[in-house]
Amino acid sequence: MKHKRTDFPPDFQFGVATSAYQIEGHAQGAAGTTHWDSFAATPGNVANAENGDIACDHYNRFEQDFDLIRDAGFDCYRFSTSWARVLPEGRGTINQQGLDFYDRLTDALLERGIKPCATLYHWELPSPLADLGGWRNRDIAEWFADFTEIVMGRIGDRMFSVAPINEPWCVSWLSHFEGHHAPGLRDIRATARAMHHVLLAHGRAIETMRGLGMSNLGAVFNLEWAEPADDSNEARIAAELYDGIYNRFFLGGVFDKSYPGNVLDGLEPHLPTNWQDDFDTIGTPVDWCGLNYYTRKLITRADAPWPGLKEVPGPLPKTQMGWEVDPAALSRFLIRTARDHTGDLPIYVTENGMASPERHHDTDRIGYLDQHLAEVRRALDQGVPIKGYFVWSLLDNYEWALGYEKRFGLVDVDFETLERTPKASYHALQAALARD
Ligand code: IFM
Repeated sequence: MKHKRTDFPPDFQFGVATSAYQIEGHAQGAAGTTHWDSFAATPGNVANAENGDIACDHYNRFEQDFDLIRDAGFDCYRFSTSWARVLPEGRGTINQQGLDFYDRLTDALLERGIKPCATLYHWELPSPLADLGGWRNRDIAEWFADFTEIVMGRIGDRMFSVAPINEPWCVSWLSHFEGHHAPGLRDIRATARAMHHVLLAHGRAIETMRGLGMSNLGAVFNLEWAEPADDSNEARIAAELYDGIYNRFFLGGVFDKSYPGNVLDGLEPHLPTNWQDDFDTIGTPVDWCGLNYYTRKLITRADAPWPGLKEVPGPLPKTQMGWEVDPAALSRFLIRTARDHTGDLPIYVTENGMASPERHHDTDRIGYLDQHLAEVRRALDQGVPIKGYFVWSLLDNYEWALGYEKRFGLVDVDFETLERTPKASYHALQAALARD
């Protein structure tokens, strides 16, 4: 790699990220069923009808996986806790095995000198809560606060950082408007409520953790740069609306206690009554902002009901996901987020990486990471207070509706034998992160 640890400030944190359902093996350890299990069991939703029952079997192999993290020289590990593993019914009786697992996992990280960075929710909602309306039900904010108290009451004393919810856009819009993720809805009213409740739940979790005396609490957003597909006014307006829905709605709620006007034009009639009254909870102060960045989209107007948007294929090189590689948009986002929303608050790139079919000599991934680190460096040079960068992901894993084919790992996983083999990108990062 061109970049090295020494190209960044001495306190800059390098990390690697995963999530529970994508690696643990959800069928093990008496976890409850989730809306992902039933979504995946429904024909047509997931490539090859694959699910997270075994995934990478991280549940049994986490010590081996943490040796890989330590040996690569990462400072931090960003993982998530599975709600249904800890509370199989979503509420009520605790599965002690589940809580013990996250306790052992935390200590195993600390023993190796790796900082634990937790996300409380990364998409596997317990089925009994989905039955009650899931993210459409306002009560989810309290259910989530209770789950937060239980998990962080046990491991919160040893976390380096915690964020309540990974990628609120995916939890709400992708899952309730586009139907691509569980619960697979395509309904604007469900979407508006999920978008608001996911932020309310975020705020209640932050309040709960403050009550436990915790610090270094943040919020993690997935951002996608929206570029007008052509020079027309209608493409410009369309791109602004895409940006509003995808990026500014969630950043605006948490950091500005407001939602963008162009998004309210379509969603306001469907938001819950007195939604404005929730902004003090939604906007309860956090200590850092996490940005997950992968790609951009070319956007124009579609002849369709609100929001009336469509994506146009772009000319840039693409990853195995079909996503255009646009590193420059990362520095634009970092600069814009600090300027418009977060000011002096620390920013972390909490996910960045690419899927590649190349299982061993993944030089494409090395190039991708290098190009994006150059943009982090560029934003640092412009004064953006970026404090760390996390690669997605440690292992090839369950890429949700796309199953196991799309490989994001620095470490190859053979899904027949579950054998792990570090790829060229793992070794490149290991050399880049070495301390003299
Ligand atoms: O695999 C996902 C992850 O769960 C959330 N962020 C994006 C990744 C790649 O699609």
